[in-house]
Amino acid sequence: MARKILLENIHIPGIKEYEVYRKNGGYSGVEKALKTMTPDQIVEEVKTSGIRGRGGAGFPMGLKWSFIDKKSGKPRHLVVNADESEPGTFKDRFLMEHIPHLLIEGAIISSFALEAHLSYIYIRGEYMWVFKILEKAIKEAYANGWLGKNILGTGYDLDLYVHCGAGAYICGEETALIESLEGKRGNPRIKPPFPAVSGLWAEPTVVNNVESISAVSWIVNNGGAEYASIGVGKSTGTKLISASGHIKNPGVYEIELGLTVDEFMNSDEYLGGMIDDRPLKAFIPGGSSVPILPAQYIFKTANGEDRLMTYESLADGGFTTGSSLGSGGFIVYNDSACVVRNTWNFSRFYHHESCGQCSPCREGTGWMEKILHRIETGYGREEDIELLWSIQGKIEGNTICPLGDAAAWPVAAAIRHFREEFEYHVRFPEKVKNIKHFVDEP
Ligand code: L3W
Ligand code: SF4
Repeated sequence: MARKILLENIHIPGIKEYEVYRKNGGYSGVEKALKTMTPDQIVEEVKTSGIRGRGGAGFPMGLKWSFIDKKSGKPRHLVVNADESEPGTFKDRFLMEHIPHLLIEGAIISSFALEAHLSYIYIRGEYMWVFKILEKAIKEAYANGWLGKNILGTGYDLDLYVHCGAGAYICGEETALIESLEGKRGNPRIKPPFPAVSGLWAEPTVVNNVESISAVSWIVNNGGAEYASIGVGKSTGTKLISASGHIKNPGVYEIELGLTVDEFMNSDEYLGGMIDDRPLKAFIPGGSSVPILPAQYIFKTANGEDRLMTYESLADGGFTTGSSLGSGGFIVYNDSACVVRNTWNFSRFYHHESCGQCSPCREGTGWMEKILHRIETGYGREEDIELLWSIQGKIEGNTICPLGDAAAWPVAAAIRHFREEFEYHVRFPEKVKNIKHFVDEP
């Protein structure tokens, strides 16, 4: 049976409530951390755990924490990124909705480790009901002495606020999030400087994803080495996967990193195989921003080894035969799915969400959406496929933040692996024109 770290207690009735959470060992991590450990010891444990940021980039969390300059005399901050907006990703919402105190406990320990006294949870605007759950849980944490002045009599003070965004995907990018938290329009900043050096109000700031912070109390209670004993190589611990698409059992799963994709997709413990047993056509393992892979590359790597649910194995083969674990947004397609339509849908999203600061992203996402729209609706031209290829190539690597790449990669992968579908749309326009598109013709 796979080990659970984040969802271990999720089935306990009432675990969302403070009393039940506490009765089941909740906040013991705060007690251990504040009473028996120094901030630097906690940073070391997190480093030892090998945990990598669970928002999408997979940057080593302990290393990020160690970039915080504690000697500058400037106030430091933890900002929890709860702006979960990546299409196909809904695991942070699940955690916050069902076990909110796990995040708050992790945020207290992490703030203590960073020697921060003012921290924030930034949540996306569309999660208003979750915002209210967090507000209530924070109130309970204050009422029970886990937040505020002189926590547990240790002399450590911490204020934690939950701040609601206004529904912009780009505010999940850490520097846009910081701008928004400062009350400005959420435009990404040029990095460096990274937030660890100059973040919220130009002060050292760690921005970590909800899932990453929620693992911290377990790491403190059980030790970084124990966490690192789960997983494979540099992919340690467990990972939440949001599974959707043409599978029998969609939902949020906690897996041990290193599980084979085959077992995850086909065993009854997880996704249970394809719905109606139709053939598997493609999958996206890490949310809409990462490359789509056709069926032949899903279960085996370029070397013919089993494809594993790890950062390394899912990326094996680079852009040709690999993808990325990303945020763990696992989307599965059967043979009824139209790759052109899916790619157009993603392009529409990125065009809408581009902040517009850089020309390649602002203009390029619009061009890609427009071209994909006409191909999808039967008005495409033969040269459109090369034009699309050329536009995505000019966006990639030429923008301030990763949204540009995230818009380009799905288009590149779709053309790379499913070019014949694009050609079919262009060559047989009458066939695709008959499909109900629910949008205006171009
Ligand atoms: C100090 C250095 N800090 C890197 C820090 C940096 C950040 C983290 C990762 O994009 C990806 C994106 C989406 N000194 C540092 C340093 N850092 N070098 O490490 O940084 P980076 O630049 O690798 O990535 P990022 O800008 O955080 C995130 C992909 O994730 N993604 C997005 C998912 C979106 C969600 C959501 O909706 N919440 O999860 C999915 O794949 O495309 O590539 O903290 O400061 N030298
Ligand atoms: Fe804005 Fe796009 Fe540039 Fe990111 S890449 S800063 S979203 S215009």
